[in-house]
Amino acid sequence: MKNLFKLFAGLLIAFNLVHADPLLQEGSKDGYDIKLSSEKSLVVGSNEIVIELFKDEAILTSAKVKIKFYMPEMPGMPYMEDESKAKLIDGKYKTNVNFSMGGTWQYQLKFKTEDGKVHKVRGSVNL
Ligand SMILES: [Cu+2]
Repeated sequence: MKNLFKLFAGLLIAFNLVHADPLLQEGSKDGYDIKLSSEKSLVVGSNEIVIELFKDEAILTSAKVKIKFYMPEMPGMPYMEDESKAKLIDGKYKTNVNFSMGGTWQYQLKFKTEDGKVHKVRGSVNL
């Protein structure tokens, strides 16, 4: 019975890992709406992150977008970061992010609009 329980618990954990939801976060800053998403669930290794910007419900494609993911220093582990510039593809800003380990990663999204202003949004993701 004990072994059966262990097997069941193991299956539950495996199920959660395989079926973790893709990224989807929405917010707004300085009058812009921001959507951060991924088609697949986030994994250790390479991930495509999609950033969409909107102004008054219209899609915004004239900005320059950068995103930095980082994990603070922890005992036995140095500070880690991955920073990239997103490319505009079909109205969406896309970038590949490499997560070197699981856990919580903080991010700082920066987008520069045509008026020269830089807007910053912070958040975090889990994997
Ligand atoms: Cu870490």
